Amino acid sequence: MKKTGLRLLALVMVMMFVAVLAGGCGGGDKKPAAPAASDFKFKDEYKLTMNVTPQTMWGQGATKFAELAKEYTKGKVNIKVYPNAMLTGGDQMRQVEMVQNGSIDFMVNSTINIAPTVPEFDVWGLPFIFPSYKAVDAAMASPAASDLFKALEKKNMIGLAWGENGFREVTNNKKPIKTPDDMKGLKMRVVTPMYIDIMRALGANAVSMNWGEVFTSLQQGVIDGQENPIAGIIIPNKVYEVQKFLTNWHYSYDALAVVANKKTFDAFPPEIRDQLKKAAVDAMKWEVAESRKALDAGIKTLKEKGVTVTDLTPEELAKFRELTKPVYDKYAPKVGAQVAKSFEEAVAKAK
Ligand code: X2X
Repeated sequence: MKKTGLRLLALVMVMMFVAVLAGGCGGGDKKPAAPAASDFKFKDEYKLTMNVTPQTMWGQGATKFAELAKEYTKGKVNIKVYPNAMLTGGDQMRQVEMVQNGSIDFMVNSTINIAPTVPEFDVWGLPFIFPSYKAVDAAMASPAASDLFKALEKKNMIGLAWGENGFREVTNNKKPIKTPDDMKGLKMRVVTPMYIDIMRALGANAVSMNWGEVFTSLQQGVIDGQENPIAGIIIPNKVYEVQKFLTNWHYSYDALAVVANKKTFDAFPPEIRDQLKKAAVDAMKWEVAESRKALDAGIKTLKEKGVTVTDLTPEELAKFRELTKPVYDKYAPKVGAQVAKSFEEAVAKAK
């Protein structure tokens, strides 16, 4: 009995000793001097989704964003870029949904893919709203563009910066497109309802299809044509290998947005949020400049690869504008009359 009592006492003493030690260590963690970011539990990896390959302009922009995010946060925020909509099995629309619900942390995405969730985003692509890059830049820098990020916030996402996919030019395998008549009966791949309406207004047959299937479908003749920016997509993805004709019609501008899930982003310490915002702005500034620089070389490459490149006179363009005007008028109220008006004003000022 005596022995048992002693053992019990020894055990209790050991336990007390351990408890004191543990308490001491724990107390060390609570030092108030530590800056907020060092208390914050960062994930090992933050996921970023995009619809395209790393070689595209936005692919390069997304990589740049990840690099700068790491640099500016001193290695605390490690963003991994997942290309080709691989996180959503190639479904380009579902990427937004997953950033919205927080299964994916970030995206660099075309406004076309965001518009089905945030209708205001279709304002970028309204047919012929932008006559020039100068007009695009004015809109991008305007309060109207910031208002679009407010609309994004209502859907649990934070917009960090605007980038550029570019003016979307039309390509096909049948004939040079000079007039809307040339489009009659062409099977054209597009993405969203606004573009289906535009193609129909021009007399083409519109087919909606994920980007991941377009190259093979063009190759196999399932579709005759598609539309995408030259420097942003057509050159880096070698669309010229499966298309014979391109028309520079600048009918629709496609902006990119760097977007974060709101809950993930708001949880970061304030200085980390600032660093990530700066990383996005700097990366996209670089990306837009590269996209513009690559355009002339892109057109040269197309010609070298045997693509017939058609430029349109203002009179020829006017016919396309006239036929797509009803689509503009249908979508302006959908993006919000005030949103469309603010963009139109920014464009008018830039002229
Ligand atoms: O699907 C397209 O055409 C692309 C790559 O431009 C977009 O993601 C909108």
